[in-house]
Amino acid sequence: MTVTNSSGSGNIRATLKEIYNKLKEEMLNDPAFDFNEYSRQWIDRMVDYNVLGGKCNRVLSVIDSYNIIKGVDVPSKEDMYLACTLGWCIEWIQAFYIMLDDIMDNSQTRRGQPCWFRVPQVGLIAINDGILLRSHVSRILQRLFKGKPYCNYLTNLFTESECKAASGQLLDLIITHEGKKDLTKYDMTIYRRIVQHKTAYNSFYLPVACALLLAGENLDNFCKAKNILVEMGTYFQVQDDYLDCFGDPELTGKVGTDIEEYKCSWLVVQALEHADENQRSILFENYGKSNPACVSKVKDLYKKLNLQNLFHEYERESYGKLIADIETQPNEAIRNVLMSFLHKIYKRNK
Ligand code: DMA
Ligand code: MG
Ligand code: MG
Ligand code: MG
Repeated sequence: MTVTNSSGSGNIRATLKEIYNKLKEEMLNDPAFDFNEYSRQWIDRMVDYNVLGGKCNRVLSVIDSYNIIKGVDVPSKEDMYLACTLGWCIEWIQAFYIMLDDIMDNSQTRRGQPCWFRVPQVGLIAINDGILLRSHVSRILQRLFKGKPYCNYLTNLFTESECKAASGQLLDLIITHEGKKDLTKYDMTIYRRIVQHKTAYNSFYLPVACALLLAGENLDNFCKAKNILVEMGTYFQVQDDYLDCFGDPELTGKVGTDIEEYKCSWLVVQALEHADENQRSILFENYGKSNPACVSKVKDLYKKLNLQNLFHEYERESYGKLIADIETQPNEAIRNVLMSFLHKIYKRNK
């Protein structure tokens, strides 16, 4: 197994694919699932369709973070295998969240192809597929990390971020009931709570925390870094909300549904803060409707309110604040991990 530590290099991609194939094979042949010929064929296709095809940022982040924290250019084969596997666990879990999120958000496309539940003959079988993906992660953690000194911390970490993500998704979904009664219930306080829970812990804190545990560190010593990662995750979700409306689906791989689905998105919260009475009534009348004419009116209003500029300002400001926070971190390796994370997402368009 040849490995270098630069994300995206040919070698690392090949290693990742190799380990991915191994993890999938283990799932297909795991006696706990006891798949037969039909279900094995289904799982093979389902896992490829849903786990692959993304940016692989989470798995690459675990590896990069681990190498930086350990301070080595070429980690041992065993360490590299564990870091890659943990990274894949996060990708598997992400595939599970996304699969269910697309059903709940009534989405059409993901990663440049139809959402899994939209594929003929899949439909709500996708719910069970999500559960299967999640179950495999528990099996991997059990098999590979049982007996390691950090095993309990690792399983607690996954459980904790799963609780956070599910409670964030719950709030994301039920807050629309309040919004439908009175759109002005959407504000920055509730918005921040939703996104910290549904996105930040899982996509930002989890990969770094995995790397820290693997490197033998105690997570209690990294509370400040955790807060910075949660802030970065919040910024990441604001970008996601912005791209939902103003992004290029060719690049993001998904067509936005936030306006149609009445989402408490960063854009609608900003629109409410900046609109005059007349503009507010346009928003009240047209937000949350699937009629394309209504969606266009909302988008036109966003443009009139200059939300694109406001977003770019927010982006610059967040970047500045995050850099300043990162610089206060006493540990150089952690500073480097956080910087590397930030530079992966700053001004992203996909
Ligand atoms: C969802 O936020 C977050 C999770 C946990 C998948 P979202 O619905 O805005 O995400 P997306 O735009 O990718 O559907
Ligand atoms: Mg969604
Ligand atoms: Mg969602
Ligand atoms: Mg989104």
